[in-house]
Amino acid sequence: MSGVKDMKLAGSGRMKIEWAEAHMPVLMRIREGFRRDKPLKGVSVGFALHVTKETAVLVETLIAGGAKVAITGCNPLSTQDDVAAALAKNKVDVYAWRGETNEEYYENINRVLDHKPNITIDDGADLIFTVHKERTELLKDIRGGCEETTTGIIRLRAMENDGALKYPVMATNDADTKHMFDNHYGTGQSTIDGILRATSILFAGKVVVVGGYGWCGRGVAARAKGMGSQVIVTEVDPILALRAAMDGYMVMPMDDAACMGDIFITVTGDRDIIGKRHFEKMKSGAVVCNSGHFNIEIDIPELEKMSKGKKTIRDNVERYDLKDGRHIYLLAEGRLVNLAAAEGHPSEVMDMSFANQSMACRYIQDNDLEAGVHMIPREVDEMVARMKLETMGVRIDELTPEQRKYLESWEEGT
Ligand code: NRN
Repeated sequence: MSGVKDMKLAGSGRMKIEWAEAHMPVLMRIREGFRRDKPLKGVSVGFALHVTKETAVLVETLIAGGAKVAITGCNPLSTQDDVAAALAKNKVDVYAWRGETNEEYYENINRVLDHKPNITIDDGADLIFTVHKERTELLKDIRGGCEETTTGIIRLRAMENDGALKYPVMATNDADTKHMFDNHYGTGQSTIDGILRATSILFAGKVVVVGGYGWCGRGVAARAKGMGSQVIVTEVDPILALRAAMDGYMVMPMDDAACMGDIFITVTGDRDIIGKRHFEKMKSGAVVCNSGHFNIEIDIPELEKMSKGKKTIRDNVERYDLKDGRHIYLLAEGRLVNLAAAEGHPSEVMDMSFANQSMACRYIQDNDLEAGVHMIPREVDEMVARMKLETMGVRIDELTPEQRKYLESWEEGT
């Protein structure tokens, strides 16, 4: 028995899923192979991923491969209710709705686990973490897991280092055809998309402060620059900061950027990037949002304490009225704005991310892996890239035998 907001939304959700299918040619080709080979026959897969139109294409690809799927979201605000209804109508066990309380969120994680998954697919590691913390009786049935995002990989590597990780997990995020594209081009575009859908403000001429210059931050900075903003980057990593400076951005501590920014975007994966002393310096009317996985990057309790009140003035826009008369706009309750206020990354990049996810599930089925974090095999990464190039009509050169020999030799010098 699924738990979704409104089954009447299924028709609209199905149209969104079909739109995503039309823009995910690599995954749809993998789906043909899965339908033929049934590599996941009889396998129970438990998902905690953002329930979006693209995730639905992944779900229905694994089902074509013979899997039985139960799914919940990985953020209380990112579920697309019409997509959830469409999946439920297609006999998927769905436990997700936009606006879940934290309690409902973890109840839904456990409802997925009640299906006794053999493979877990996470975005942020809440599902696998719950198995290890509260549902250890399920470990005997779990063959492996997959992790979609940087934040989840960090958590899993920490678990592995502590010897706490009890089953093999594929680091899908670390595949080149995932993070070099999804994290960079996907987060870049979808973050701007989320801010525009929430506020429809002009970027050109504004000062945009981007906290974090990893794969995601680089994409966000580039897209904000493309919109005509003056971009300031803040970082703690001297090498990434150097790269931002040489990419032409102003680089400075958040303490200095706080009084300059019109729009603030945190995308670091760490906590407390924007806090009290920054709010104290901000212009009245500054827009603050987060595109990192968890909503800990902006110190919202501190903002609450500094305010005499707050008011939702647009969908996903809360105006905080500060005691000193200024006001600050917070988007999507500080949760990842690209999925909470828009539809997440475009289908074309999720095509590659989820091609990796589906191949990772097949790899788990075909290999007896040790407990720990495992990389996506290079040949899978390159296969995804070649398939994507083909769908884009792009042809590339091939190494001649002499070139390959040269690259593998050391004898030849000047
Ligand atoms: N449209 C989407 N569907 C989407 N956009 C971004 N993500 C999505 N998942 C499903 C995830 C990316 O892969 C959010 C994760 O944090 C990131 O790794």
